[in-house]
Amino acid sequence: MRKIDWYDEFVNRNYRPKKREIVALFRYGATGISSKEAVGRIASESSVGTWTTLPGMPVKQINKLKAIAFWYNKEFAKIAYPLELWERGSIPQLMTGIAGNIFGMKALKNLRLIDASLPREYLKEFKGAVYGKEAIKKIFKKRKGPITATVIKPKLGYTAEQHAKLAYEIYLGGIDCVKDDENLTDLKFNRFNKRVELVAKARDKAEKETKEIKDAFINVTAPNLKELERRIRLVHDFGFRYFMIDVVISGFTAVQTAAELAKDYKMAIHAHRAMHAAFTRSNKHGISMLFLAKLFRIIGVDNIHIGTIVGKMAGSENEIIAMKEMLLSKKVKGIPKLRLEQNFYHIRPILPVASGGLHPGILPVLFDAFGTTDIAIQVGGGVLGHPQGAEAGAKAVCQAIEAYHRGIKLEEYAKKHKELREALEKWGTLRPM
Ligand code: CAP
Ligand code: MG
Repeated sequence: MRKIDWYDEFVNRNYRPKKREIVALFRYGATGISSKEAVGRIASESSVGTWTTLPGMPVKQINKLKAIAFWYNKEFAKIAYPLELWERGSIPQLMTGIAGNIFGMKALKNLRLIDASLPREYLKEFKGAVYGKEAIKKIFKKRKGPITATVIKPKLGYTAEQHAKLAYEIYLGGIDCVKDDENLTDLKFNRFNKRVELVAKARDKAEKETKEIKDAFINVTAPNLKELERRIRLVHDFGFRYFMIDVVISGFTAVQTAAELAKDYKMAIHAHRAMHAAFTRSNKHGISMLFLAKLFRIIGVDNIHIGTIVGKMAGSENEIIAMKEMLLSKKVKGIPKLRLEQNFYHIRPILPVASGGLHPGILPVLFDAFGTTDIAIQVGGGVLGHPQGAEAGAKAVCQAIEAYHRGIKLEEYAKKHKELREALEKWGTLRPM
């Protein structure tokens, strides 16, 4: 019978990837076809192949660009990709290959891109973050973390004036940064320009009174790149050192554009990851948050949300810890089925952000898992929901951090710190779902 397809030409268990190749780790499921055919299809469709043989093809020339599945079992596969397949400096184009059509192949029941190790030659086109984890020292002049942030809650609804007034109270309570929520951009009741101007005034006033450095994660997520650039420039012109962008919603092209601008303006990027769970949550299909976080580190964000283990958002403990370690390290070892070895060379370590359902009562268990030095925490409802209001809520978070740093139990510390006591009376050690 005439050979119709050539998937088996993309499989070679004896192949050893070259140092300068990209290696991707996939988890897959297939029924009715062999593992060899399944991994051959993945390698083919994510590099140069298609469903049928192509008689007119210049074989030697194309063979140089074939991806090769060189290791696999019935559930996991490693595929090596020649560097020539990839446009230098373009994450969008990388993802069209290793995270494109292959997710939709009928022959596969499920497919998950777990990680990809990127060689030095590929990484050299990326500059990484302006500050990364050094922001703790270089922006906030703090010897060690955590950087504290509070997102104004409810998510939407306040006018720019009310937003800025709450920002001022939160700053006075000792929090380093106020944060826009992921869906607060430029709305009729809270105009972007007005919010930037008024939060800058609140920041300046609070800095004068507290003698502390204050900043904000103002959300520059925009409908187009021109407006994105205008918003970043405005945040810069009002003296902020950070801006925030919804990185998954905005997409790789927008985040690479924002990263270029951050370099020009010497600014730090706070990466919110809203929408990631649409495809990171399943451990059988989609893309791991670990690999997404690696990509955004390489592109150049300074902080990125990775989950809390203890809070309201889903996320497996071992993946969150593996992600935190990857973000903070110059080089990481592989962890079977979870993470590939990666040397980041010149790409700075960046700050993991723990956020989502946090309040003073569960900060100690968070810090036990994350440590407090190289981390940013975001506490929204856990500040604005304090019985005595925003400033008291901010104080309660700061008191919980002080207690942890001094090795004192919260209940003990709360005896002499009423804001913490009131937070514990309301929430105790509740772990919000
Ligand atoms: C947290 C938050 C953040 C989540 C995002 C929210 O508010 O502002 O967007 O942390 O999830 O809208 O839920 P709370 P993740 O502090 O009031 O929970 O950090 O997992 O990306
Ligand atoms: Mg939010």
